[in-house]
Amino acid sequence: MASLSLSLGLLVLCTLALVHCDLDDSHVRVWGLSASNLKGDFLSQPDPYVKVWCGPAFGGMTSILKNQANPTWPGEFNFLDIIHKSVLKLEVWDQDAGPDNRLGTCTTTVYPGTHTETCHLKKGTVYYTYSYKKEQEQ
Ligand SMILES: [Ca+2]
Repeated sequence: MASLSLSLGLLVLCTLALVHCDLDDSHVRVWGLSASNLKGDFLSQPDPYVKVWCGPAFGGMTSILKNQANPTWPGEFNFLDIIHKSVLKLEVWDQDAGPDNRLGTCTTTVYPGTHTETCHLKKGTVYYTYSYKKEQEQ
C-alpha cells in the first residue's frame, strides 16, 4: 500500500509539473543585470536600480545598490504570455534625497533565443541577458 500511494503521489507531482510547463510555454526571462561607469550627481556615487517592462507588463525593479558606479544586480524578471515583437524596456535610476534621477533607458525588441545585450546610456553602459521562448504553434 505504501508503494502504491508513493506512485500516485509521483503521478500527481508529474502532472502538476506538466501543467506548469504548459503555462510557461511563452515567456521572457531577464537576468544578469549589471552596469559600468554610471554617474549620478556631482557629490556622490550613484545609488542605482533598474525597473523592467516587457510590452505593457511591469516586471518590477531590482534592489537599490548604494554608492556603486559599477553595480551588479541580483535576481531575474519573468514575463508570461508574451506578444510577438514585444519591446523589453529597462529604466536605470539613481535614488536621491529628492526625486530620483533617471540615468537612461534601454529598449530592445525581443527575438526568440537567448541574447546578451549592451546598452549605452548618456553616462555609463548597461549589460543584461534575456531569453525569449516562443509559444509552440498548435
Ligand atoms: Ca544618489
